[in-house]
Amino acid sequence: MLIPKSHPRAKSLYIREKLVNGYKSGLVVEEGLLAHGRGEMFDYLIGEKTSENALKAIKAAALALILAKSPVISVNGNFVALCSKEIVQLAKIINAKIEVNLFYASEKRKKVIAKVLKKNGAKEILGLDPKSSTKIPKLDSARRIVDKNGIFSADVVLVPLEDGDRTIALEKFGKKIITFDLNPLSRTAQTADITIVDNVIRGMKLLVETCKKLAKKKDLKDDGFNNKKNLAQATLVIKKNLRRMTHA
Ligand code: PTJ
Repeated sequence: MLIPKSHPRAKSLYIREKLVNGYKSGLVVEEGLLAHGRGEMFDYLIGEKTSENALKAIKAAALALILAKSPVISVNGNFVALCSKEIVQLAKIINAKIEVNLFYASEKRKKVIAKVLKKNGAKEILGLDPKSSTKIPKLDSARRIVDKNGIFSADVVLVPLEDGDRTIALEKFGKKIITFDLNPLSRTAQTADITIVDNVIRGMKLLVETCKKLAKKKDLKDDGFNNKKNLAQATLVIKKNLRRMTHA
């Protein structure tokens, strides 16, 4: 579909098109299109732009990823359809492993995802070799299967567009969780250590830039980020926009 640049929602339609193309090329499942629609709705409510609270969370996420001993970027279909280039860039800057971990697991889709990431420069993709797989305790979905050398042994895991059960299980298993979720009320958003309430397509670019800048600095320290407080600010952005839109 040709989207005219002058269309008032051109950016949002362009993102939607990326997802649809991802679906057609076998990266994304039907349910991923639904998840995207949910995201679009929250993106509309936050004003389709990166807010101050998202920038704060991005800085905290960059610090946590740079200071991590074994960071892992967990990828699913939607994330790769929207951010394949940035995933590989981020992994290189912070020296992280990339692991495919799907909710609607399929060997075929895992291979398509790995191929796209390799085309973008990734050297190694975990989550494909059953010989090095193990299980995350207290989790039922296919997402409990992880790589021994990846998510299983990571200290910090970036898990965007995630389902609540897995975030809770990973937290209980002692992992520091960073997520992107446009819905500040979702269980993942509420459970993670650092929630970036922004569209992953905007936020990942900023996370890559922030990591690039901070990685050059010495004596980096945790900045005392408070996720609950930041989520409250994200909810306030939605409230303010609703008030403005409805003249209430
Ligand atoms: O590829 P798979 O099999 O692993 O499946 C991936 C999906 C996304 C289908 C699966 O993880 C899923 O069903 O996710 P949920 O439970 O629908 O959660 C997705 C969350 O991400 C929701 O809270 C959405 O609001 C949010 N979201 C959707 N699109 C974006 C987003 N957050 C940030 N950026 C987006 N572009």
